[in-house]
Amino acid sequence: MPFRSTDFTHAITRRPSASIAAGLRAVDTGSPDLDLMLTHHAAYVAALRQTGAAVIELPALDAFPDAVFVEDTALCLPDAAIIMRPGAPTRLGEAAEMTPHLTALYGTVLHIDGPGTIEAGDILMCETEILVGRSARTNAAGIAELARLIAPRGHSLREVVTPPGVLHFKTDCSLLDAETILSTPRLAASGCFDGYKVIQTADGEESCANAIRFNDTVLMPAGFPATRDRLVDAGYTVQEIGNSECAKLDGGMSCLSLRFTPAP
Ligand code: CIR
Repeated sequence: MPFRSTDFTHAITRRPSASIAAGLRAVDTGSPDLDLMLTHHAAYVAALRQTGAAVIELPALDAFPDAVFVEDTALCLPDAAIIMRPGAPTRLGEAAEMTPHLTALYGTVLHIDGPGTIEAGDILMCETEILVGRSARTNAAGIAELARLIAPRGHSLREVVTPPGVLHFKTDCSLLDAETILSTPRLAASGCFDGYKVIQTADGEESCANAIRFNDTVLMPAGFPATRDRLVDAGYTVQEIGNSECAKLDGGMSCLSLRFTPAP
C-alpha cells in the first residue's frame, strides 16, 4: 500500500489510571478529574474506531501516572517502530511497557538506547520528511540516535526547534494532510513550515494546535470555535473531543494514541 501520512489501520491507546493526579504538568491548574477524563478518553477511542481503524486499548498503568500519553513512547514509521527514550525520568519505564505491543504487530522494532533522550511528542511525521523539535525532553543526542536509525531506511529527518516553554513540538502543530499544517502563529513564525500550507490557530486558541488527522477525520479539542471554523471552511471533517482534563497535564489529541499501519 503506498504511504499516506494521514492514513492508518491501527491505533494504540491506554486507559488513564487513578494515579493520573500525579501526572507531570508545567503549571498546576488543578487536579484532573479521572471520571471526566475517562469519558473524554472513551469518546476519543470511539472517534478513532469510527474511521474504520482497529484500536488496541491497553489497561491503565498505575505505576506511570503519565502512561495515558502513549504517543511519547514510540515512533511508528511505515517500515518499523522505534521505541523512544523519554526525557522525563518518571516516564522512562513507559517505553519498555509499550515494546511488546509493537513487537507483536511490527516486523522490525528498533530502540533509542541513549544516553540521549527523545519523546515522540516532538516528532511530526510528514509525507516526505520527519520533523523533530529539540526541546527540554528531546536533546541533540536523542535526535542524532534517531537519525542514525532511520537514515538507512531512507527517511529524511529535519531538526527544528520546539518553542521555549512549550512541552513538545506537536503541542504547537499538527499535520492536516500532505501539504498542510495546523500551527500556532508563534511556531509558524519560526519558518519551520516554509513550503507547506499553514492554517494558523485563531487568536487566544493556541491550545488547540495539537490535533490529529486520523484517516478522514480531524480530531481536535472541544472549545476552540474560531479555529474549528477555519478547519471546516478549509474542507476538513472535524470532530471535537473534550480535553479539559488532559490539558491540565499539558496533553492533547496526539498524545493519547500511537497511530500506524504495521509493516510485516
Ligand atoms: C508530560 O509532561 O509528559 C505529560 N504530562 C504530557 C505529555 C503530553 N504528550 C505529548 O504532547 N505527546
